[in-house]
Amino acid sequence: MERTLSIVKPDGVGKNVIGEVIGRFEKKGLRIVALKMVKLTKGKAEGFYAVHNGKPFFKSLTEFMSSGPCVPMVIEGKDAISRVREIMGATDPAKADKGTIRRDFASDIERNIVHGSDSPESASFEIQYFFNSLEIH
Ligand code: 3AN
Repeated sequence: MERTLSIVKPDGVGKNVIGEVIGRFEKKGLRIVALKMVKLTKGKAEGFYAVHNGKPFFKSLTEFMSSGPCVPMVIEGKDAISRVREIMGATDPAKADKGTIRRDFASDIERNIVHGSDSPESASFEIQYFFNSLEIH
């Protein structure tokens, strides 16, 4: 069993597809073991995306991620990290496979509806960034 962090980003909340995104994970047999809705401050968004600090899209990305509420969740299952990323599709929705969340709902590479941890190390950092042990079930 593996755990990963996913987030329905502010554009996904705005497009009213929170349930659709969660449903796609659940239909593949993955289990939601923690869930909340939060509005990040700019500083909290910067901390979350610290690995991207210095990249040209950092300012815009952190402004977008703090522009409205988002829905972080912890997802559990066999190979959860890679399976969530498969279900999300490529970062750039134009390159994402048919039937993926980003292909179906995302408008561009920044406003791409959903986040998913990309390694066990980032999953463990990202899960504790949003949830304490009492909030994960
Ligand atoms: P992913 O979310 O697919 O793992 P990362 O970790 O490379 O992608 O990037 C984190 C986030 O930064 C992406 N979800 C996207 O919102 C944004 N991003 C990545 N690359 C670009 C880019 N070239 N231009 C604008 N935003 C980007």
